[in-house]
Amino acid sequence: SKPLLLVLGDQLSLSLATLRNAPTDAVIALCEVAEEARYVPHHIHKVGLFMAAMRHFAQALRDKGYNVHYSRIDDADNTQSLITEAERIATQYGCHEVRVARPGEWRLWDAMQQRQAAALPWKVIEDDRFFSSPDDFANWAKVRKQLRLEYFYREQRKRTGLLMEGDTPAGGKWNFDHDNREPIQATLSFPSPPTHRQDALTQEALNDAKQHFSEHMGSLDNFNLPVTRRQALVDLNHFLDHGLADFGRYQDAISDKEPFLFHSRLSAALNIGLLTPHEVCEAAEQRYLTGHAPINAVEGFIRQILGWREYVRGLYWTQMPTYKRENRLGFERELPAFYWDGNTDMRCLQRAIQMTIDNSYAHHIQRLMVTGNFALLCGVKPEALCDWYLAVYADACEWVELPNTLGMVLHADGGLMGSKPYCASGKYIDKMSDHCQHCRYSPKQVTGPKACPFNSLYWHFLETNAEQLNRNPRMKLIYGSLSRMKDEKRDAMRQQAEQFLASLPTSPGYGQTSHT
Ligand code: FAD
Ligand code: DLZ
Ligand code: SF4
Repeated sequence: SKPLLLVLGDQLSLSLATLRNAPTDAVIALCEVAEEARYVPHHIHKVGLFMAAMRHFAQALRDKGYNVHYSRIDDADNTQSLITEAERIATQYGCHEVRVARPGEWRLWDAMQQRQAAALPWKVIEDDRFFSSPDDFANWAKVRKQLRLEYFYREQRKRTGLLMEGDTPAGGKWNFDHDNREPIQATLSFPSPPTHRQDALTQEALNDAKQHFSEHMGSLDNFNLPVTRRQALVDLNHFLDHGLADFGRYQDAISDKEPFLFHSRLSAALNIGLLTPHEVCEAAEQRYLTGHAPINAVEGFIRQILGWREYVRGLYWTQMPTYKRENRLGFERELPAFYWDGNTDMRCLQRAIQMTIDNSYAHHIQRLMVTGNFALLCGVKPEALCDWYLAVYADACEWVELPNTLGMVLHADGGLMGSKPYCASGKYIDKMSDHCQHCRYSPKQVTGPKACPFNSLYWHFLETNAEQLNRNPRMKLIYGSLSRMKDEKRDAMRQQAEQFLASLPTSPGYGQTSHT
């Protein structure tokens, strides 16, 4: 029978399982729908990225001779929801089933499963653009008490042969993380990202995004995301030539001025399918083999993609839907309002949020140790924080965003993702960045009007979550310090933190900042 092959916005790969051996009479559908742009208020760069990249991909498919139906956001008959739109198009073309690769979110996967036996049945096939499938992960996880990244990653290295010399890891070690903790020096300069030209198709897509979603975060004036495979390859090669060799050393650094440092900026292109993780990892490995980049850089980079990226995806698909409801530390606070506009006098947060508004991007340490750490210390409820991360980053798809936010940042999954929470005081931020010298607070003070709020919040967090955390062997040392602290000091810190929390303006819901 004649199928409708639905290609979702993050499935823009010619190698997609849905497109392999497509019957000659198949109709391929791509649908721009308001529901997907609004269910969280995605950053305007992200909406523009999906619209421009989907339109370019449809064009590439047509050039290859495929029969493509493209629903534009302002088509009069657009139903503005993925499921109904696919079914409408299928009926219009006389298709007898809808075929789609596993979507990037459980919400859509569930809706599709429920239509398996409908008059117009949906068939969901595996998305094999990854090194491992959810089944592979489930098989690995089945025989383990703890699901640690490091062991999953070693299996992935062995399975793929990436950075392997026979049975042993290249360079003699699996992991070179201890070489990767240098803060940046003032004299260092960073590669500037290539600027992508905007052709007529891109401009039109960005204009449509602006017209329909202008109330969303950000401005399209500085949009510079890759929207075609060719542009994504330019970014990849630029990173290999100018970023990779220093990627390792400065992987954990934060700069007050520079948003990208030596990071690859490849996540959005990878996640929507313009690049494959295989080609990216193989190209990085090649730079090691030819002596152009050191092992600590290449191993560190490959671990992020072959390890973390696959690990969080496995976790997501094996733990959903219960994962999303987890809140083991019992957090109830709404998101602070300044997450939407950067209006705070805490310099590190102001910079991380402003860079997010400017570029729909922040690097990992900003997400984890600045905006993430602050939300953890304040006890922001998982739902509110997850919606924010899903909305503001161009690379955010729920399968990767959720474990990172709910698990790694908020420790809301009881420690599935991380053996301890990544909580830290102002001292850590001061060590890894140059923010504090520009801040009205001092990272050295814990109480008083100039004290960095991270400091009292840190102790307050430990105190209020002691029941859940003080038996954790990796937290023993720090709980030891807390218990040795004089009562007066503890009282003063608690009071400082409570006053700060009471004065924190919270956001009533997404997009509704305190100023609008
Ligand atoms: P690089 O530092 O150059 O890393 C290379 C690649 O490794 C990335 O492109 C990405 O594909 C992969 N990677 C690195 N870290 C991770 C990780 N922890 N999990 C999965 N993949 C990783 N990444 C997303 O792609 N989408 C998200 O929605 C997302 N949400 C996050 C939310 C929080 C709270 C945190 C702490 C991290 C999140 N990350 C997410 C992971 C990481 O921060 C981004 O992948 C990275 O910052 C993207 O920038 P880059 O391409 O320059 O990465
Ligand atoms: C994020 C997003 C946006 C903004 N727009 C669309 C869209 O118009 N059409 C579409 O198919 N997907 C879009 N997406 C991505 C979806 O929200 C969702 O994450 C993926 O389709 C899941 O595979
Ligand atoms: Fe951030 Fe505290 Fe440093 Fe200010 S003093 S930049 S709030 S860590």
